[in-house]
Amino acid sequence: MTPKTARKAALAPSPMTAAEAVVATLVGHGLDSIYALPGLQNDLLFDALFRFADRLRTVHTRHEQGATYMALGAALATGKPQAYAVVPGPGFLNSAAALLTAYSMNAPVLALIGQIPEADIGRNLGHLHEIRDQGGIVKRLVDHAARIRKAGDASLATALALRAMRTGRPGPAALECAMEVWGRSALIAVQGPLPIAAPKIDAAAIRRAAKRLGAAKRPMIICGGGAQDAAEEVSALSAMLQAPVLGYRRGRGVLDSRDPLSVTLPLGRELWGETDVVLAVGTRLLIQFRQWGIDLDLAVIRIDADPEEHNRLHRPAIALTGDAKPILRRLIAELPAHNARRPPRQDEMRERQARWRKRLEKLSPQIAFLEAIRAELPEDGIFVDEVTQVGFAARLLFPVYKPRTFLSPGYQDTLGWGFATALGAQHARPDVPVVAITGDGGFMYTANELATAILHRIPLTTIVFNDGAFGNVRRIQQERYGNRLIGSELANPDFVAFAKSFGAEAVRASTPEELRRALRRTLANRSGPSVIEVPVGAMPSPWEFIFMDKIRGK
Ligand SMILES: Cc1ncc(C[n+]2csc(CCOP(=O)(O)OP(=O)(O)O)c2C)c(N)n1
Ligand SMILES: [Mg+2]
Repeated sequence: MTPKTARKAALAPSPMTAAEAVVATLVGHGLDSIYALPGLQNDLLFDALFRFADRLRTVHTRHEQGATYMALGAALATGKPQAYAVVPGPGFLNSAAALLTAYSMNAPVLALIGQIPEADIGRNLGHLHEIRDQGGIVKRLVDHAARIRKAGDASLATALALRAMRTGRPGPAALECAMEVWGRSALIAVQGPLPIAAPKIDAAAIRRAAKRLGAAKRPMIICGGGAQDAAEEVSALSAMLQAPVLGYRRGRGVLDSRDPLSVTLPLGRELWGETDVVLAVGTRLLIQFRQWGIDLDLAVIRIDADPEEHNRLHRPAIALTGDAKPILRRLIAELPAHNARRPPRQDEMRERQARWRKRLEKLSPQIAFLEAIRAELPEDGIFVDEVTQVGFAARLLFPVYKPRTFLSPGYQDTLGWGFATALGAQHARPDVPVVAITGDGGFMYTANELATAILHRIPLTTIVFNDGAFGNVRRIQQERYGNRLIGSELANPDFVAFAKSFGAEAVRASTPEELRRALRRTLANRSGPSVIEVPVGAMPSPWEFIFMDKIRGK
């Protein structure tokens, strides 16, 4: 079946294979790429991908974790569903840490996972890539999993998975398909996007929330990843309430860092200690409830797509279920009738931010490197964070100007996610530069995907901060375990020679000034990947600014 006939098939059923139906359904839902690694069980799927090559680009990687992180990065950078395909057993397990990360980040990533012959699933016969109860393992990693059993079900199953990925709390979904079922044919009408039922907004709860916020003395807004698509609304509400907005990791960039009311963790904690009403938008509030504490003087109003989230740790004063954007719009419409007259808090916030900034100065050289990056990365350029010293500092103080431009791995803090995730972000957003930072430890998890970046001409810039160690672990061993160093020292390649050997542009930069100059050059190179190695020593600990004591409650 050609892509043209696929378009027709959306109107009238036509004969096609299960694999063609799945691919046509992806195309019909607006996907333009699939990240994949082939193998026997998926040969028929790849043959369908070949036929759709002009409408769906197949980006193959060197390891399944690379394909999955790329799909994740593309999903985070665009906010749109993305897909990856892997063989069963080892292929699927190789993708699992990235799939887990996608689940933790509520990222809409569809896993297409091969299977052994249908009749033998569950029989433990020793087929190539057979794994006991693959379906059961998959089911525990995602909220929506299914197996395609018949060609006639393939398109609807795909559309249902894609709908589940955007319904309620977004997140990944998975479809398995036995190797021969991919090739079965039927008369199929390609299923377009299914309507998504949005939860009804509770008008009475909106009114109560508006009254509560309107009467609040020192309201505060806390944003998580669920607020990324509601930046305008958060900004408007913050202005109406003169409420500081805390974003950390996944909530950064919702309110522009240049707004004096935009704050990060340490000042956010101080404000948590003073506030009487908190509006929490798409965030778990784990740090707040577990580290900073809670008491009866604080009313929490929650907006969350997942109704289960509201009461997990603490019963909120008001719970609003649904997407942040429409709920915030209703709140904004309701608030003026109840809002107190509010003196501006900009000057106060500027002053308090400056005080914290002074204390954060001890995070040197992290700050100077981040300043070099910010100076060269355009406003809408995307920064991809890692579990590394400069990353921990970035979460606290890297200025972020727009939503979806600060990609940080959320609560999993999966070491090694960054480089391949950034490749996916850059592949999906060729219109803006993407910069990945990583430690030498994290980079080597997926550095093999430099080959993917070369082959697919992905112009990502990666900065490798090389301290010859799992530096974070080493510092903890030095400080808390009497300098008994174990498993934290690293032998590294010459990263510049290594990257060059793939055909990437590569340079070494030893100072922030050199990094800035190098970035100017690599960001201008849009033909392929670049690596900048920055040799560094041990860096001061950021943890006193991240794991902070209780400030409320007993
Ligand atoms: C998948 C995974 N494994 C292990 C860890 C634990 N861990 C956190 S930081 C770190 C070391 C990071 O080393 P590197 O990337 O070189 O960054 P550095 O701290 O040296 O800047 C490790 C092993 C983790 N977060 N994730
Ligand atoms: Mg290191």
